Amino acid sequence: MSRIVKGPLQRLRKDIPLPLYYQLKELIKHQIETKAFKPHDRLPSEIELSEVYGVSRMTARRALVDLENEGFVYRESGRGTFVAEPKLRQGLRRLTSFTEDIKARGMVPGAKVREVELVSDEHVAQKLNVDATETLVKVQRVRLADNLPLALETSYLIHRYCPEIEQSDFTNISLYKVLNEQYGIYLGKAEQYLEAKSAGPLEAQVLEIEEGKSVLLMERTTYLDDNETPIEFVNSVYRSDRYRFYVELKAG
Ligand code: 16G
Repeated sequence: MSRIVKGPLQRLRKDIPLPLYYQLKELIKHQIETKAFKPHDRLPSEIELSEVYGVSRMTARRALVDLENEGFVYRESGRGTFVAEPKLRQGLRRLTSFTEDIKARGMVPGAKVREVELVSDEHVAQKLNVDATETLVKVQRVRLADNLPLALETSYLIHRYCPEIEQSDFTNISLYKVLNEQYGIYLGKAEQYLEAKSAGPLEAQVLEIEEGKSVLLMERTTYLDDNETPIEFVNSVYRSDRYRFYVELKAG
């Protein structure tokens, strides 16, 4: 039983609007993906889960049923719920954070935080499919690769999913890691646009380039792993002389 309390999100959070069955499901999924539970291990029963996490049996049952529907576990009547053999879940284009992206290119990621504040913004709210008055957390960082400025990144998150995230210091920690480890948020997909534009005064200043020079603009909307609920909208302006966008495509 002790194994189920290890992992990034150690407890269920009642102060965020993610349903408890969903949080419990994600927590168990993480244990399976990190091999804390191995294929064919028996998972705790509904009763055990409800006691350990202080949730109703209905909630525990819903988490197990969803895990079964997603192919992570299988049930044997009278014996319990067991971890299924892993499926190949290799995505075509992986949804990565800046930190992962830069590390994968053999460089050291970093950030200079310019702004972290609570705002409301009609245009962004529309992209996130929430009311114009919804509180958003704006995190603006100059992203560094090997200590050189690479991008000006402005992220907006829906605050009620990650209350108090504005207190994190994003100089050295990954935003996606905080979402995952502190709020149990797992991302499912992102939609991203990439276009060319010329650097405005702020971009030129922080990226240390001439105003008017061409840069790459990326706009991303990121969704929870229900693939329906937007959680983040990001506007990133990359130096085009230091960054090449890479996509791997597969036939069929
Ligand atoms: C990437 C993402 C951005 C995300 C950030 C998190 C694009 C265009 N943007 O830069 O959406 O907020 O990673 O990075 O790819 P972090 O986890 O390293 O803070």
